[in-house]
Amino acid sequence: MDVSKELEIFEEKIQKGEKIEPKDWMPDEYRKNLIRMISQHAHSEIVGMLPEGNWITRAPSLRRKLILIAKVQDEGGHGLYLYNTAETLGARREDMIEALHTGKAKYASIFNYPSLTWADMGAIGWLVDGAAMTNQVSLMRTSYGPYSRSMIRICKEEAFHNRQGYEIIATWCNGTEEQKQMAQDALDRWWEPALMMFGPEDKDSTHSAQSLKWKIKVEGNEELRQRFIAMTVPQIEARGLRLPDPNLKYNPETKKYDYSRINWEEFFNVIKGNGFMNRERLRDRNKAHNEGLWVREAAEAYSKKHSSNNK
Ligand code: FAQ
Repeated sequence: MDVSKELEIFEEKIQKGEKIEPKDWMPDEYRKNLIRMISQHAHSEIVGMLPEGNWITRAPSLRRKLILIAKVQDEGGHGLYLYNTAETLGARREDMIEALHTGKAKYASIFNYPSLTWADMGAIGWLVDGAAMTNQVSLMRTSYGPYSRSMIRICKEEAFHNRQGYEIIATWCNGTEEQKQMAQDALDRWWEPALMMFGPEDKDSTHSAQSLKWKIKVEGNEELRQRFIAMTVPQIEARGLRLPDPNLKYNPETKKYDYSRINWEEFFNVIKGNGFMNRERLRDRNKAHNEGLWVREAAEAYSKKHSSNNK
């Protein structure tokens, strides 16, 4: 079959809302764009373990510690599903990991900000998982079958992460004046980076046009950012916290929230590798990877032995 016919069938399937599966014909650009996005997503989950992992030994109670360990472990699991998902498109795990470790690959900008206090554990669960979930619920409808299915389980776990974060903030808001202040400070520091998670404004989004056409993404960056704001503002108000942006206000005419211009210069600087924590994050990932070499070697030796015994 010639390529134009293949393309027609592929686009028709997408229009009908059918999923594209690994062995189906797909344009190279579709495959390339998906590998880029899914591998960045996988890296984000793995690097995202670091800001919270940093607080496991300092959790204020055994209950909080158990929850935090489970959450960080879930994020590692999400990274693994997503690397597997990218592998179904022909990407090699070693190449993806190498790209992360050498600083060639991107991962979510938010993980280049420091987690300074216990209230940040609340803000990360509430805002970072809340933003991630808003985006990923939408991605459950992506046209690529394995990615869409991996989002279903991931979103269930993100919902738990989101609630445990909100619970930490709610507890702090009902605590001492100092704790309430810490919750406010965490909200103020994480708000803008959380809005950046949805990506640049639509006019500056290099991939949106193609991704929306082929339903790799089903909604635009700004549309999802607005959904997250609309969901989160009432939660801020319910806790008696001050809005983190003096210009954040519902506009009945546009039926959207107005907000202060996001500092896009900072965003682009962070994704270029110049954020506050970029170097430390890559150093920690490389260290963990090198220290885990013996585990990978042992697992490989075991699987070789096992498969030769089965022959
Ligand atoms: N950070 O053309 P667009 C999580 C890059 S999971 C860094 O609009 P696109 C779990 C973008 O790659 C969070 N880079 O890009 C967790 C592109 O660069 P390139 C991660 C960003 O792909 C929670 C350039 O800017 N979620 O947090 C960011 O169409 C708590 C132009 O942008 C996902 O990855 C950013 N925020 O739309 C873990 C979801 N935004 O590749 C622990 C899947 C943009 O040309 C604790 N991804 N860039 O060099 C997506 O939905 C999309 O990739 C977007 C960006 C919406 C993020």
